Amino acid sequence: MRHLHIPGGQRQWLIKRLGKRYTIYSVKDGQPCMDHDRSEGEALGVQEYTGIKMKVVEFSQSFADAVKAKLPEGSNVFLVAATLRPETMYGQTCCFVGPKLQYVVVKAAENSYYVMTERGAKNIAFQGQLAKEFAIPEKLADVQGSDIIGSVVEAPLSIHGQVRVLPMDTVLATKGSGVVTSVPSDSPDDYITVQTLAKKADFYGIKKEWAELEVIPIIETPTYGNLTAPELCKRLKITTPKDAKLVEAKELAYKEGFVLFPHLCTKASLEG
Ligand code: ZZB
Repeated sequence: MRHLHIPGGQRQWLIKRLGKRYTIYSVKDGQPCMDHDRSEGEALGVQEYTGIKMKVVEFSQSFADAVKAKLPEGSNVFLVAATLRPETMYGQTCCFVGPKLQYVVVKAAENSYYVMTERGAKNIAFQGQLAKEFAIPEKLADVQGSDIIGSVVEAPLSIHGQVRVLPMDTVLATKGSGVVTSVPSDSPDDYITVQTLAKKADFYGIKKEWAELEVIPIIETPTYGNLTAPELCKRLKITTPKDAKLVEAKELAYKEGFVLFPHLCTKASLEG
């Protein structure tokens, strides 16, 4: 264990926390599953995400029809987005779900329910994040991504405060929670998706203005200025969310905004 120079009380707390650590776990065997024990997925490690609880403040009609009768009156429902860039949360402009993906509603605590993919819910259940710990979560409702679109959620710490749920065709069912919070200033995928949604709003069945929230500059980098993602899409001539150059754009954005300059203050935090 690393030695941490932290005042007494806090140090004890940290040591307690370090007592449990993440590992690949076999639900079937009820114990950690080491590399050589796996029938597939050898050499895979743990990827830690930060979960962003986005409280639903306005349900689309189809979302309300799918879940409301199945939950107690007055329940709080959260879409839980998985992010690797929690420091960019000031710039959230919408929340993406995969329109063709299936989501479940699971109980997190008294009066509190999470919406995410069944796979994501299973993963957090075994990290003690749901009402029933260390057990396959019981789903209280199923809902298709397309039914959630148009709902309004709170985006914690964001300048915009509340944002719409919008469709993103490239959301993977096999990653995180299947819910993605959109930061178009720093994620090229998010930037090109919101641009496309605004251009083809009718085709996507949304209102144009839902995808037109101001892109907030939050991280200044020497190479790309304070709007890294729009600048990278421009330089690499990326015009659609299916462009293969998005892989390179994401890599460059990570390198510049996260690896090289993680210490840069955000505009929002500077302004208090
Ligand atoms: C907000 C954010 C702001 C993100 C940013 C990235 C960036 P990676 O590196 O490929 O693993 N994400 C999360 N879940 C999914 C999913 N199921 N399908 C598609 N995308 C998903 O990518 C991790 C990032 O992919 C996550 O972090 C999330 O978007 C998205 F400024 O959250 B991120 C240069 C990236 N910048």
